[in-house]
Amino acid sequence: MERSLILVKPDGFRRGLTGEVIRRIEAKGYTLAALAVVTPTRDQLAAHYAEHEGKPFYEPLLEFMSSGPVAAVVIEGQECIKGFRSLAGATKPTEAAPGTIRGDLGRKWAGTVDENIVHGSDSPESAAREIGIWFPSL
Ligand code: RTP
Ligand code: MG
Repeated sequence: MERSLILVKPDGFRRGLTGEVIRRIEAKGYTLAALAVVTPTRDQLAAHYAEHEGKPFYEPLLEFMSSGPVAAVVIEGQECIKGFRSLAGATKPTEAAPGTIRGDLGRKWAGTVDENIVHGSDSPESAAREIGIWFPSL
């Protein structure tokens, strides 16, 4: 069964939206395989966002992601990688469609990096790599 690594980012966690994100995941029919509250280390974030190293938003992204605890969730279900990205909506909250997590709950904020509430793996390879970063024992 396919798995995906979801993060409720510091903005979502701080605003008490973890339950709302999990509600939408469960309502869609996906199963929770692991769940943890984690204060990310710089090393974890550098590994997680290795593909973005050197981009202009890389440092602000790591700073934003270091700003508080996140909820890390492994979900399971048929095509849940693509399915969760549909639930999440477009990367920029102001472009995400209503009905999506980012469209309903995300917002443009003062910093370089949008507060877009969630991360979801973008391929089976990314999912396997990211699950190893956040849940080394899985
Ligand atoms: P994610 O990885 O968080 O699920 O989001 P994504 O696939 O939709 O977006 P990605 O391109 O992987 O970018 C990762 C995160 O970096 C921030 N970002 N800011 N200012 C910008 O142009 C910019 N581009 C990306 C966002 O927080 C995005 O979720
Ligand atoms: Mg991404």
